[in-house]
Amino acid sequence: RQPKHLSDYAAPDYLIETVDLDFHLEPERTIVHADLAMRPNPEAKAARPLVLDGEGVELISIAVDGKPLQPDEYSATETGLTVPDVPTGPFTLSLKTACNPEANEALLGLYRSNGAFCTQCEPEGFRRITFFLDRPDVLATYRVRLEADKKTNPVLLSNGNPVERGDVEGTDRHYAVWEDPHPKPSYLFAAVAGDLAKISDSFTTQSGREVALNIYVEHGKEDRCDWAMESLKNAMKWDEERFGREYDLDVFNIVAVSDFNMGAMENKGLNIFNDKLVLARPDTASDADYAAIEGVIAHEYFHNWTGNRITCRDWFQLCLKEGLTVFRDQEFSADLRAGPVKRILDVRNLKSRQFPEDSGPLAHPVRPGSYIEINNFYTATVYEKGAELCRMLQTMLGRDDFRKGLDLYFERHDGQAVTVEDFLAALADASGKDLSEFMHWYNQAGTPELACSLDYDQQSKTATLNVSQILPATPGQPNKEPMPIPLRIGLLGPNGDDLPLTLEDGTELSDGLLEVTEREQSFTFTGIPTPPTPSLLREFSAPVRLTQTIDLEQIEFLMMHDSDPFNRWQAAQSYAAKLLTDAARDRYNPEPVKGQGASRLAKALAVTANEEELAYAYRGEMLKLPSESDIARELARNIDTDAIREARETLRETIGNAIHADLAGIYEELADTGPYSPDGISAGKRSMRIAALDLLVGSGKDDELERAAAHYRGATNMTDAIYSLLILAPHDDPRRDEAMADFYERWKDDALVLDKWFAVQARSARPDSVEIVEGLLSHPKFSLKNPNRVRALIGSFANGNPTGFNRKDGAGYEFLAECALRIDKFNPHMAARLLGAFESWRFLEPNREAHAKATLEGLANAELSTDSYEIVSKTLG
Ligand code: HT7
Ligand code: ZN
Repeated sequence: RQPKHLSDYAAPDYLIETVDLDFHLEPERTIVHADLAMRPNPEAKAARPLVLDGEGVELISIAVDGKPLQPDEYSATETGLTVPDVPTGPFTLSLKTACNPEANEALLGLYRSNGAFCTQCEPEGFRRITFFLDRPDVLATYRVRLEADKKTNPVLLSNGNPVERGDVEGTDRHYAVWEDPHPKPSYLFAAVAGDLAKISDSFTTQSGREVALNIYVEHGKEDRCDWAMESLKNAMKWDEERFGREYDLDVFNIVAVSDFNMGAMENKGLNIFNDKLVLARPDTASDADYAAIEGVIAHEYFHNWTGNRITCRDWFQLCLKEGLTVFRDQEFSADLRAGPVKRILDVRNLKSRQFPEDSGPLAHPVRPGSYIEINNFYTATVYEKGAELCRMLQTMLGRDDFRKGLDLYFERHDGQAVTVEDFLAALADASGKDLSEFMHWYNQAGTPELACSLDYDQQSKTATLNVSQILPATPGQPNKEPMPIPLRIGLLGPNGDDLPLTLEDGTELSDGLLEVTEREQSFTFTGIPTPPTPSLLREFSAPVRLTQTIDLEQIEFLMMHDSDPFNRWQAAQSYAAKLLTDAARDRYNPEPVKGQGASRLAKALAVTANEEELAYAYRGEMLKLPSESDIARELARNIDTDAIREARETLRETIGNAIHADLAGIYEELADTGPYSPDGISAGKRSMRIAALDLLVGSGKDDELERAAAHYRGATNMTDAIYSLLILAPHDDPRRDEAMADFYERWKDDALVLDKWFAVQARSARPDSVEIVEGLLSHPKFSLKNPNRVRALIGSFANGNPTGFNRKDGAGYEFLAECALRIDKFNPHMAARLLGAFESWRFLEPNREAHAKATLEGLANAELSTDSYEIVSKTLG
């Protein structure tokens, strides 16, 4: 349980040049022969014993250069293999080992999912397959032979290109050989064997290389792969056009499995996916599912260059591949769909997941300086904030120089394992911009506060923007250095138009981009005829918390006129958030969410919703109120989740009544969305219509609940079905029960859709939701062993039901702790992720805070895995 430190990095003592693996696949005892061509690393200091990583691997035999070693010449333990005396030049280490895939419930290494063999090696799973230098800076080429029973495993896949296959004479077995010419670290190794259906297509790269594309899924699911395949081809084309990156093997295989700890894995040439992120048919997947599939298929594909061809030197550099690849997938989706809406969704995601992490006990830099268990660092900070850092770099360098910088990065480091410093050096060298201060963004945790005020001087006709950056203390980092912050702004004149921005020194800011570099800084704009309305942090140009002296009237003005679509949406959110926090602070006070301000908000929303030149999806986003978690975040302390819900429900009611006719009009007008298509316009119409329905039902009129029930009954696609079910779910009404029962009957044998049924109930805010969720643990269709089902029920409850999880009597906390303890025994990675839901416990009102603390202390006294120990101990602080 000792932390590892970035500052302790040392190059490996040995290198592995080629890896020859031979798998004899059997569910309960798989034998692996590994021939590793090794040599001492010239960069390492003195000759040292050879120490290989291993976890739960049984060593059967070991030889060096073909000569078997005697038991006193090595030592093999649960955690590794040491050979004190190896040749001083190149040598071949031959290992014969065994593992038990069937018993592997941690889902790391070689395991079984639905009768198939599959692997998950990132970050440290390869050591569960054989002894190895299981670290990302050891790059080797692989040749893999898989041999298995032919009838139950007709499909045999590994990385790279297929080179040979055949039957094993005199047996029921067959084999396949795969070669991957690209050197890779062990975490990118993958193997799959099983009885799977195949959907094929092809792609011709810009240089004319023909690539075979295959998606492997469970039999019977072939009709749910079209969208994933289309997304893959779009991603391949986009990466060529936008970043000049071309695919580099003859085949690209995707395998969908139903037991997977995360979303997907970018293994070279053989991506393995959680089937949730592959399978989609209009009646089984919602628009959000379609968008997620498009994004994750692209993400894993984009890793081929950002992650695979150039990888991380060590796991502290995880953001190097994840932040950059998230940025790339965000840009891809924004290019394919309505860009501003994608930005809104990404920022909402960042604020709801990363901001709480960055302000709580688990706060860590985008590039952490230490960790106990690397599995715990696949976080919103590394991924989403990491992507924001790449976005800021693109903003500050400009698209062209950013592209040049990336080209240089690919050229310089292809085939290497590198660091964040290498990445920034390439961008700096290509653009000529000094990025040394930018490194603070990677090394300093916490969300900076950008406090802004605007002074207008009537006499000189100047407006001065005063900015200070406040860098909050985070665990282990009490003091911080100021950081370069790209701040995109606009100043609106009295008619809502953007005023030209001229700085005192005469510089014209055509793009409104300022760069804040000091703790305190002022920017004076000249030629401003009347006091302007500031629109700050346009496009959310930096991951900061903006605070400013601005009144509700100015926010309303921005809501009606801001030319920046992001800030226009942000203004609507800020307006609603102000009313909601005023209502929920200290003790619930209904006035702000019932009075004058609420009516003005409602009218402004109606105006925007009726603006036909705006995209449907955008208008839909405008109609969505801040979530209960958004309000909690705004309140920052003394959080009472019941007061928050009451405030939000009241505002929903006020708006639902105030603009009832507009909402009903929108709902009716968008009734015919035609045959289902996941494209932006069709999905936007559905989203806007459902947002209107939500407010209509919120009005409290009885016939509106009937409207939701009818919406469910008339649904011809999963989007309409699931969102109407979500709207009905908290209501004590027979129509809710009927819809819930209908959904179950229809989908009880379809695992992915049934997950939605569990999730809707878990998210539904009801006084008895803890008991409902507890009861569902014993449902015959529930299993703690399947991560998707666990996330659907327990994860949705802990992260998507603030009133249920934070129930006053602490029952929600106890429930989560009990579940996590049970899961921790076999899947520590999963358990630790669930425990992340406690991250904001210190901001709760005292009674809830005390319950959460008691639960965490109980957990700390239990027997925990290293993963859960790290989360619990750091959360308690
Ligand atoms: N790079 C992948 C990470 C991942 C993972 C990590 C820990 C345990 C299981 C895992 N499965 C996939 C996912 C990605 O970001 O692309
Ligand atoms: Zn990734």
